[in-house]
Amino acid sequence: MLSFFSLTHTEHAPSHEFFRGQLVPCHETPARAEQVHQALQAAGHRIETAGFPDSRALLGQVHAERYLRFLEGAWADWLARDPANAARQPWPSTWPVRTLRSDLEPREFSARLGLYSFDNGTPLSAGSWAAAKAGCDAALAGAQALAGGARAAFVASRPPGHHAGPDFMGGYCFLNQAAVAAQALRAQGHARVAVLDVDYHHGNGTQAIFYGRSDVFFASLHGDPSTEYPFFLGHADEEGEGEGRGFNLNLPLPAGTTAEFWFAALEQACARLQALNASALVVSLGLDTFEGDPISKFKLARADFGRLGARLAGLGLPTLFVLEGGYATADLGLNAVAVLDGFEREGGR
Ligand code: Q9C
Ligand code: ZN
Repeated sequence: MLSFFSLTHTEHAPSHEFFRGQLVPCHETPARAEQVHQALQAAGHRIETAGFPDSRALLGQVHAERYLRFLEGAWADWLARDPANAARQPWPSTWPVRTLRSDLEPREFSARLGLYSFDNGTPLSAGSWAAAKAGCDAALAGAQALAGGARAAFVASRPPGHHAGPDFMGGYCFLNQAAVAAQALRAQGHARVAVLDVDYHHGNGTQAIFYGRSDVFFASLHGDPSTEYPFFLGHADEEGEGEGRGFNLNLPLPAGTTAEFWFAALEQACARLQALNASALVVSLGLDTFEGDPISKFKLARADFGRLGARLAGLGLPTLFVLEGGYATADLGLNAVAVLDGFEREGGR
């Protein structure tokens, strides 16, 4: 399968994150993408690494301009406060929840970082903007490949994107590559695009971006947010609002869910997707549903990823896979390839 891979991902390389109250080495690392790249190559998939179109105009359709301005300038702003910050990671200081005002953008950097974050789990580094933006460019390139007649393509980007909403970062995500891809497919003339999110964690950012819209259907299978990150979105009663009512489907599953129940939920998502007549599919391909994932609690095996690919090929839609989470780094490449090979085996070229 044709894959799009930006080498700029290496510029996003924070060192540590908060995890269960401790600072630990980041789970979301450059090594993840390197594993995927190697596995794609070894399996004979064609990989494009350069010459991507500029996605900046599309970014403004899924993210707020003031958020984009903040993110693009964040590292320079952080250094401007103290050159020694080059060796430090910034953290948000205050989150404007409930009765605090979020319409104001404070001048203080750590306060602005709080304004545009919903967690303290998304460390920023010097090249976060460049890497995330390059991932969006790759997503646009992938969408253009579909427009050019490709049956499917894979965007192997990092950092991931599905927790990034209209004006916030979170969950290791800054810019929402899958949302950019869906928006690009809409601009190509697909009247309705489906985004199917199979990452272990609910794609709260993607849901938020499309919640009021009927032209992009969002469906997600994920760990039940009553115990799993991101906790505050992803519940079964979130069905969309206004025009978007009926175009959001959440299928939360308990920690410990095995393939049998996971694939039953996938069938529900596929049935809705077909009933709504989507003409293109974006798959937020998180691989942290793997039984060996260090931060997640589903029990899918490598063979199940092949089965997933094959099932999605059966939908018969132009399909763009976008890499999201997956932290069992040594297995990540082979798990990604298992999805793509399963898709192609089932006639998805
Ligand atoms: N303090 C994705 O899979 N929880 N993101 C870890 C952080 C956050 C995962 C603890 C997990 C986010 C794209
Ligand atoms: Zn995840």
